[in-house]
Amino acid sequence: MAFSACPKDCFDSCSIITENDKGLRIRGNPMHPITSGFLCYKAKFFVDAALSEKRLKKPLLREGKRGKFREVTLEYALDVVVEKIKEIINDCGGECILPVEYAGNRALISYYFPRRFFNRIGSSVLQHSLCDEAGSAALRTLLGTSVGMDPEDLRKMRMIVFWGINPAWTNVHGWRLAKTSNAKIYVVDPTRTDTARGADVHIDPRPGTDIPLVLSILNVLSNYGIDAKEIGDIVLRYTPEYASKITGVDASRIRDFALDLLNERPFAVHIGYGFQRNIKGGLAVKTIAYMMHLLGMDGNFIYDAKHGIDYVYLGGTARGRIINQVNLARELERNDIRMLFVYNMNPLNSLPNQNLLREVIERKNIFMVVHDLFLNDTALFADVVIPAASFFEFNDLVDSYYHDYIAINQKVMAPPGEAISNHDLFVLLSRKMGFREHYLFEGEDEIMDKVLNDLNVNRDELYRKGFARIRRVRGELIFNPEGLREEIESYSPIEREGYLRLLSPTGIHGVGSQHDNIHGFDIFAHMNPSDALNLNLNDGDRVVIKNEYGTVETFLKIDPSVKIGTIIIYRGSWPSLHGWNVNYLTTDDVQEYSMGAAMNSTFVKVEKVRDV
Ligand SMILES: Nc1nc2c(c(=O)[nH]1)N[C@H]1C(S)=C(S)[C@@H](COP(=O)(O)OP(=O)(O)OC[C@H]3O[C@@H](n4cnc5c(=O)[nH]c(N)nc54)[C@H](O)[C@@H]3O)O[C@H]1N2
Ligand SMILES: Nc1nc2c(c(=O)[nH]1)N[C@H]1C(S)=C(S)[C@@H](COP(=O)(O)OP(=O)(O)OC[C@H]3O[C@@H](n4cnc5c(=O)[nH]c(N)nc54)[C@H](O)[C@@H]3O)O[C@H]1N2
Ligand code: SF4
Ligand SMILES: [Mo]
Repeated sequence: MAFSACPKDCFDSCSIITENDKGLRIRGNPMHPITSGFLCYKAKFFVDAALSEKRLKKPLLREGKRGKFREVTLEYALDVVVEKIKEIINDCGGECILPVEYAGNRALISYYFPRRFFNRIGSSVLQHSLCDEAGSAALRTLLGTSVGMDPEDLRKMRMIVFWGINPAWTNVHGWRLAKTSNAKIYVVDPTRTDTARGADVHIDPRPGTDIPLVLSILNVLSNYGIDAKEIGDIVLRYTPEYASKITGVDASRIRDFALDLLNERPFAVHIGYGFQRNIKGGLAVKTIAYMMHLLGMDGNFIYDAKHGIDYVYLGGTARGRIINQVNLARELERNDIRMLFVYNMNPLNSLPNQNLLREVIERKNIFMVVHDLFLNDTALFADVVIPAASFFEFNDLVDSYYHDYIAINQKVMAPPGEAISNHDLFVLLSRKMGFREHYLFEGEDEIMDKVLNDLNVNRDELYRKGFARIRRVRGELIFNPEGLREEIESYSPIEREGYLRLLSPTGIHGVGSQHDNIHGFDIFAHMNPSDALNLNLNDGDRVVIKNEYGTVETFLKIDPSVKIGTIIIYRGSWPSLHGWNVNYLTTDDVQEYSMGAAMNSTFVKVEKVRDV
């Protein structure tokens, strides 16, 4: 028996008990206070994926057109990569190389160690703006931190609000914490998700109207001595009746919500990542936090978590030019980038405006190195593909951006063929580059020791239980409403005549794009029956969906849980399997905060495909 730790980009960071005597088997660690002995739906496929015949085992070298390869040895593939890196550094400098990476594996060594290499060569640096960064930045401006409460304290709350998040699918152990508490549960989400169905109250504003919703709550609260003095005159205008016209939420329901927020204290708000992927999404997060401050609940939000981990030690200090992640295609158009080195990410799936991204990489003939477990869309575009190890095949530590436990991940099997972990790959690359600095060759054990020492973790306990509690680092909350008034005045709801708003939330089946190739994702376009009636569409119809970014074809699913005026296509499905995914339609416009993502502010037209 060994302990694994789930390194997927997920709130829960589960501790897993793994056996590999009679075949690989996993189960949730029953001792872990968050994991609580069960894993999520998508974990069912971790073993299938790791043992899959589809795993990459040999490096591939492009031959002719993108997508055509021949197998080569690891030795040879790395020689090609190193030669190219040296050539680019000579011709135009390290900043012409861009690591394109994210949280495909967010275990500490796998995530941070490769940065030591890229910092050594002085590469450009990717600004992570794709997921939650706009909301984080917005919280930091208002409160000085985006680190919120310990989710285990949810049990002490009288009320819990899930605002623009679907934990029944995306944070299953958080959902369990809420459901096993005595708290009244509110959900604010345009979609009638499984979370909304399981809540006591579901408030369903139109997407992008959370700001007027909060302003009307403050309007109600102003009659009960809650004084939003920074924006008093604005709040006066937002009566529940007025806000109801913008949000689509009945005035009486707004009043009831406001009174519950007043009377059911202490309450907590889990502020979602999904809903802030909107134009003004960061500001919406800030407005919610402002309301919480006025009600004396400042610290009771859940957003990020931080612990005493020395990230500079783990990854080094980046000094290169910053390239934004969300609108990567536009960044590549205006900057001289000659190599994309992709690991822990599937950008030719997960980034918006795929048509432009693929076109720019092709037009500028950008050299692509891709380190992944599978031949996904990004790998199919590569010049060199290097097979990656699964988390059963290396040692690492996994922290959490949600709770306060670190978990140990123990190697239980060898990687197939020449597959290699992130750590080992960058050690080999450093050696081939002729580098000598010790930090580029530091072993996994040495790194883990240093991290555990910093965190004061008792090794015996960690190896006995698979995890250890660590201290949350938050610092003082410093309230600073400067600029809030001007920002709120700049808000207006966005609509497009004749279009539906496209939401691309997280599905239940996979994590990001993992593992559509193993068991298949939902690729339907989900539409409310009343919109379908207006557009003369029936369940199962083949539909064409289009806007200025692209055109896709798929089948329609009539789905009453979808808000009128919106359409849902889940993110993550593989274009190479289906010919398209939602990011062929999504906007790469960015928000003011951190140039953050705004995919949920995409508008599309939907029509039936006519038989010819
Ligand atoms: N339309 C739309 N698009 C979205 C979103 C949305 O809401 N709407 N959400 C966005 C969000 S929140 C996120 S976080 C991103 C996620 O997007 P990505 O960060 O691209 O995540 P994944 O698609 O899971 O891709 C991770 C890749 O890492 C690989 N991988 C796993 N482990 C390892 C390893 O140890 N080493 C290496 N080298 N590779 C490994 C996996 O096989 C996989 O191909 O998607 C974003 N895209
Ligand atoms: N199963 C599974 N779990 C995951 C992941 C996964 O890929 N699969 N990925 C992880 C990652 S990377 C992330 S970022 C999280 C994301 O976790 P969530 O935040 O739960 O993600 P989403 O499903 O994108 O968005 C949640 C909800 O936001 C709503 N929404 C959209 N626009 C608005 C709006 O304007 N206002 C309001 N109030 N709501 C709105 C949508 O209807 C949707 O139901 O999940 C993590 N957990
Ligand atoms: S994806 Fe999330 S809930 Fe599922 S096993 Fe991993 S950490 Fe746990
Ligand atoms: Mo994310």
